Amino acid sequence: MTDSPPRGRFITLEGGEGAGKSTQIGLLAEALRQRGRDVVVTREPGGAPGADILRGLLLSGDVAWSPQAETLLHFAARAEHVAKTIRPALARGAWVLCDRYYDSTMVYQGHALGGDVAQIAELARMIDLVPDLTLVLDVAVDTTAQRLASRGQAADRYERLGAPFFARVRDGFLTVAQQNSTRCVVIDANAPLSRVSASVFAATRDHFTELA
Ligand code: Z5A
Repeated sequence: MTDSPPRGRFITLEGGEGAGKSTQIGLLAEALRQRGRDVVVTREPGGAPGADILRGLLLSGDVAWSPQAETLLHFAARAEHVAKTIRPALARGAWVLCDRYYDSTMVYQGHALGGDVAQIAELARMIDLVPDLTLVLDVAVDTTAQRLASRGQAADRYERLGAPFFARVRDGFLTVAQQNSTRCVVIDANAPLSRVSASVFAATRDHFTELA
């Protein structure tokens, strides 16, 4: 009989546009690698070849998807990502850091765009992989707008929905964090970068006692 390989750790970062998820994931990955961990950084929608094709279809704005089709496309991309990238990495014992996951569908397609949250919760159960820890980066709506403007890139389909949409997204993430308080930690992401990264690492170390 062979021992099953150790299961890694699955950490998701969530929050509105410009909250600093990509920046913080990079810093957390570096901190974990310095502590000898095998780290995989990935993101949604995307993170596997098929899922990246779906990402293009979802973000370009070329198709005005019906709400249900949009939700199902996010979950189709996720199913591919989980099967091809996340589960294999966890099976070999890696720490997987994922920029957005099913909480984003609950917030964007559910809370912010009015989709059926019970159906979304059912699809999340079908995926059958709950994050060990979810860090919700919370920023004020004004900060979101300033950071997106200073980046100077063309807005994607969701970013074009503007401030009232950003406010619904922010409230949605705070609701999800409250409803899943054993795995979610809300981080004040309005603070300067170094302060946010210190909070991100402290929350991670508090959650995984092996890092202490
Ligand atoms: N979406 C969905 O609707 N449903 C789903 O199920 C999923 C996704 C999975 C993906 O876009 C879009 O898909 C997203 C939700 C939707 N909608 N939008 N918009 P994406 O992957 O292209 O982008 P994003 O996830 O929204 O990330 P982002 O806009 O790139 O932001 P971020 O990763 O959170 O932030 P960042 O790139 O690290 O930082 C943004 C800028 O702020 C940058 O210039 C930084 O240098 C600066 N920054 C970051 N932190 C700080 C601090 N603390 N102080 C000052 N400046 C800072």
